[in-house]
Amino acid sequence: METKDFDSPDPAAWCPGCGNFGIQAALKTALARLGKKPQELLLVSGIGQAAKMPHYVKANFFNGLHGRALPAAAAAKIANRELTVVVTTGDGDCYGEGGNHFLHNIRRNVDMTVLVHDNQVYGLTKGQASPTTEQGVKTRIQPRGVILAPFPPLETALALGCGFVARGYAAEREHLAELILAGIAHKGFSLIDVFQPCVSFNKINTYDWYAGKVYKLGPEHDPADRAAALALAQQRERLPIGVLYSRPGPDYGALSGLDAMPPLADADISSVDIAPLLEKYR
Ligand SMILES: Cc1ncc(C[n+]2csc(CCOP(=O)(O)OP(=O)(O)O)c2C)c(N)n1
Repeated sequence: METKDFDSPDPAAWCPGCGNFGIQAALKTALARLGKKPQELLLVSGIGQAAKMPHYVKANFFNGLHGRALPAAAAAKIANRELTVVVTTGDGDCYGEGGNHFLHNIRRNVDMTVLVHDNQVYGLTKGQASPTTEQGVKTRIQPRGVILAPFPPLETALALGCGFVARGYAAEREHLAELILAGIAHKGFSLIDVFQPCVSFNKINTYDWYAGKVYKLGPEHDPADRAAALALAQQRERLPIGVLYSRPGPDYGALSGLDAMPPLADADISSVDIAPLLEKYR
């Protein structure tokens, strides 16, 4: 497959320079390398600028409610295990409105890859603080600065036992494409938090700001070492990107016994009589 096989006819309605373009390019590169056809892929999102991604990449897609991408993705994967399921979500969508789903879908461990476009701001609604906005940052509705400490997604995922925890950067497209492929290859819930400059509403975490802080993890880091991964996730002065933690384990399909059954999507329901049920709830 080639990246053009995943081109959508719809032009992207993002600001020029938006980090979403880098994530889009990385995602298409990863999908082309994966070698599956658009109809074998499902992109799932909630609401936000990040959540528009499935409109701009050719594949099946489900665009649901704000914060509710993960349960929809889990249900689709459980019903049709043939699908490669990728969630594209924002830091507000995933860690704020969808925070409860984030926690429990890590525990549930359904096989999906979750790309969080972490621009540290609510972009679509024009710049309010999100769960990952740094303390003290002033916005139009937090004029005296954000009071709370930011939500730590990587530490949280590690504490919950997530089997694949990675961080990418929108400007490192090739690196991010390989992270996405590694996330898809991991069987279970794969988290990739992606630093994404928001050129309109985040004037702090700019491309220049990241250039001085981001560095790539090298072979000296052992991704099976959870304590080392936690120490990396806690770094604040320099910001590591790469696979912080990766360890195989049973996913929901194995834990629940569903792997031994035919997928729901293939079930023959032609002989099921639903008339008594309809009568019961009439
Ligand atoms: C339940 C609910 N609450 C609030 C909103 C309004 N809303 C839509 S998008 C959004 C923020 C999106 O921010 P984020 O998920 O970080 O994505 P971004 O736009 O920055 O990519 C909000 C608050 C909504 N649509 N539904």
